[in-house]
Amino acid sequence: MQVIGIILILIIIALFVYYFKWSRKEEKAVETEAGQQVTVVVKGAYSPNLIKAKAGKPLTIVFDRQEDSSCSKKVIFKDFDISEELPDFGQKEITVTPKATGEYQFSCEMGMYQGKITAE
Ligand SMILES: [Cu+2]
Repeated sequence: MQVIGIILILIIIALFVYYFKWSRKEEKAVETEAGQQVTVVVKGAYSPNLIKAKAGKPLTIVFDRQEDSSCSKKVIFKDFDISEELPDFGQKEITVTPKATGEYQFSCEMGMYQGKITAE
């Protein structure tokens, strides 16, 4: 019986890890005077990893990197031809303007961290 209990606990832990690390976290960019803004925490993944924004308005993403993993050192927005380094345990603002409606991806250099902007 004890073994079944331990297995159940492990399954619950695995589900929590899955939920917090890999699930889709969606957030809407907040409108500001300068356009729109959203903060993305970089820690094991991008959170949120789905950003809803308005097309035609500058979107400032504040990357809040809470780690120094070499994997997340760079963030790449291939649609905007942007490749920027993020400071260890620091913040960096990157502004892009999604001119048309559609989806715009961003990722770390190796593509292990993935995020997406949906412009409407
Ligand atoms: Cu990476």
